Amino acid sequence: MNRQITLAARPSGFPTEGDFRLVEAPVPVPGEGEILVRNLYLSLDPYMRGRMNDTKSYAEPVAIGGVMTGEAVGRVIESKDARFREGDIAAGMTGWQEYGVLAAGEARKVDAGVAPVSTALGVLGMPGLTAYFGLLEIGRPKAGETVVVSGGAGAVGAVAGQIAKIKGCRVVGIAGSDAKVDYMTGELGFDAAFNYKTAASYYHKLAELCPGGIDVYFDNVGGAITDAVFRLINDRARVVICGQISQYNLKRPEMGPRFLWTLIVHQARVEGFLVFQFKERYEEGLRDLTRWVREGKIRYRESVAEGIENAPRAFIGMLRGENTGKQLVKVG
Ligand code: NAP
Ligand code: FER
Repeated sequence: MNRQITLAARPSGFPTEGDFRLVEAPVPVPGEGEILVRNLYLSLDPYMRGRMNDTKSYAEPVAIGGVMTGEAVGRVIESKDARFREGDIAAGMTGWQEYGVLAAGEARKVDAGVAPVSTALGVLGMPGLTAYFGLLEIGRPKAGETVVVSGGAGAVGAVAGQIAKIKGCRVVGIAGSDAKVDYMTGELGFDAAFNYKTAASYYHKLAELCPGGIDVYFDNVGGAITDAVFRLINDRARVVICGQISQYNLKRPEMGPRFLWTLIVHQARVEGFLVFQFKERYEEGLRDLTRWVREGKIRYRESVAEGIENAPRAFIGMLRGENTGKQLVKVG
C-alpha cells in the first residue's frame, strides 16, 4: 500500500495537524513515458502553506481530499521511459506520499555519487537555486557591500548568506534563536547576526551591526523586520523579496509602517522573484552550488523528521522555526 498525506481542511491562520489526514491507497502504476518512484525524502517548504488556501496563483491549490503537493526524491522501481532505469534516483513533484508516478520528462535524475540524495531537495535543489538566482541576479552584490539576510539559518537564507560571503560581502543574518545566531556566525561564517525574538529593537540592532548601512537585503520574512531594514538602506540598495513567511499564517494582512519613500531618497530597487523564472539556467546554478559544497565554501544542515505520518507535525514545526537548514521527511 501507498501511505499518503491529504488535505482534510483549509486552515484558518496557523495550520493544525487536524488539517491533514493520513490515508492509504494502492501503489500507482506507471504508463508509457512514466516512472514509478519509491520516495526516500519529502521536502517541506513554506510555499505549501499557500497551496492549502483556496486561492489560485501560478499553481492550483490542493483540493480537499487531495494529496499534499511537494517535491520528493526517491528510487525508480519501475520505468516505462528510456531516460530512467530501475535503481536510478529521481526528484520530482510526487507529493506527500511513499510512492509516486512521474512523467520522465518532468523528473530530474540525481547523481548519488555527487552528494547525499537528500541535498537534491535542499542546497542542491530548489532552495539552493532560489538563494543563487535571487541573490546574484536580483540582489547583484558587489565585494565590500553589506548584505542582510532574514531567515538566515533556513534552507534558502543559509545559502544566500554564504554566497554573499563567497562574493566578498559583509553578511549580517537574522533568525529566531540564539543557537541559530551561533550557527550563522560560526559554521556559516556570517560576520554578524542577531536573534529577532529577543532584540529590543530591530532598527537599533541593525543600525549597530550595519554601521555603513545596508546595500542588499535578501528578505525571507517580511513584516516588522523588513520595515526596519528600509530605514537603513544605502543609495542604490537592492531589496530582494524572496519570501514573506511572517505573513503566511495571518488571518488578516498586517498593516505596517510605510517606508517606501526611502526608495525615492536612496534611488533603491525592490524586486520580487520566483525561482522558476530561472529554470533555463538551473544547470548553471547547480554547477556552481555543487562546486562550492565540494570545496567546503557552502555548508548545509538538514532537519529530518522520520516517517510520513510525522510530515504534518514537521511542516507546522518548520513554519514555527523548529528547523535549522532544510526541513525534510525521511520516508524510505
Ligand atoms: P526555512 O527558512 O528553512 O524555514 C522557515 C523559517 O522561517 C523557520 O525556520 C523560521 O525560522 C522562519 N520564520 C517563521 N515565522 C517567522 C516570522 N514570523 N518571522 C521571521 N521568521 C520566521 O524555509 P525556506 O524553504 O528556506 O524558505 C525561506 C523563505 O523563502 C520563505 O519565505 C519561502 O516562502 C521563500 N522561498 C521563496 C522562493 C521563491 O521562488 N521566491 C523559493 C523558495 C523559498 P526562525 O527560527 O528564524 O524564525
Ligand atoms: C515560495 C513562496 C511563494 C515559493 C513560491 C511562492 C517556490 C509562490 C507563490 C504563489 O505563486 O502563490 O516560497 O517557493
